[in-house]
Amino acid sequence: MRIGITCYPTFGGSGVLASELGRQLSKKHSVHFICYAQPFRLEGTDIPFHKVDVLAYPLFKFPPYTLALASKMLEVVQEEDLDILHVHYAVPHSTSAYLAKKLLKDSIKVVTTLHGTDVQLVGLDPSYYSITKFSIEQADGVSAVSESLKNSTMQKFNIEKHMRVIYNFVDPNRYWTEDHEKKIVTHMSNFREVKRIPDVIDTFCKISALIPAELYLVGDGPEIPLAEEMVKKCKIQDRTTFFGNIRSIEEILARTDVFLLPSGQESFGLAALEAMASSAAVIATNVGGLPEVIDHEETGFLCALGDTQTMAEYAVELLRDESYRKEIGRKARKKVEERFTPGVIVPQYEAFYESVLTES
Ligand code: GMT
Repeated sequence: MRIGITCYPTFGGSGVLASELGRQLSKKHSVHFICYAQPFRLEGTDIPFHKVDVLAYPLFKFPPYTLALASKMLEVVQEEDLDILHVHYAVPHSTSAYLAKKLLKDSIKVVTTLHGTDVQLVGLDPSYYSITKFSIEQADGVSAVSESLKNSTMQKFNIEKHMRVIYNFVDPNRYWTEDHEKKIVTHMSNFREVKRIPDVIDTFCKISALIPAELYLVGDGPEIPLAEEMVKKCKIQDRTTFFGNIRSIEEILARTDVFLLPSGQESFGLAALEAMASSAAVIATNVGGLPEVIDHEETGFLCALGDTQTMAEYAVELLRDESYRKEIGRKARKKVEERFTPGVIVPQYEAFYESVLTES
């Protein structure tokens, strides 16, 4: 098959998933990325990347990225003779793909993968709602990264269209675990409000009152200043490291004992899956798709939203009892190897493309 993939090339989970999918698909198919920058997980590969240039003109306060992307899709589909456009994120990528398809007189198939923020947060805003609903309905195939996301999208957008659930995956070979002296608690995200950074700091404050642990904060985003302020207030500066956006997250995860993900909403939780692949014990909130990834007290822990006391209690128990922590980590890694590998998930995308291509 000849597949065009569009995603946000930044450090978010949807871009990581799209890039990893592209890498796997490129072993058998011709894959072309159409994005405004090369996704960082494609660096060092020879997968073709077609840059979307968005003209900045003094008249435009907001340069029309959606139109520039649609034009680039049209060009790449024609030049590379693509069969299918697979867009990650409904807003605005599914709308650009719809425009490209119409410009191509319906001679291309469009598949949209919903990741969460696109439909749960941005797409629900009145300024995007109708066009997002329309673009999802017009796609030839739609997938969601969890049952939870599928159900809430169908309900909130009043959509009856069939959607497949295809879970996120990681390549377990990328992740390992390392023996280490320190007790390390990690949080990794794009530090947006939905990640509930105050709950991360509050949980760690409670942990560090009882255990000499260290907090690793990986990623960047608007809540970083708040995190810095809270770290000072809790007097845990000497136990906290801010790493910013880094490419070698695997090295940090390899030394992580406990991974905190207290999000307000999480359609899947790719970061949790990466931590599980590194045999870390994940403590997360019982929201969105996280219960589809983590089995409570088996492969991790699920707590009520905002319950930092319980999160801290689980963490302290795990950090005090190394063999219990290792047992949870071992089961987590096993679940990843059984359910969320390229070997399990990529054929589901291939079958999805085949079904869309064979429909009239
Ligand atoms: O929230 C993020 O970390 C980024 C965001 C994205 O779109 O890049 O992640 C969403 O997609 C990921 C990949 O499918 C999911 O694992 C995340 O759960 C989802 N984020 C939310 O639902 C908040």
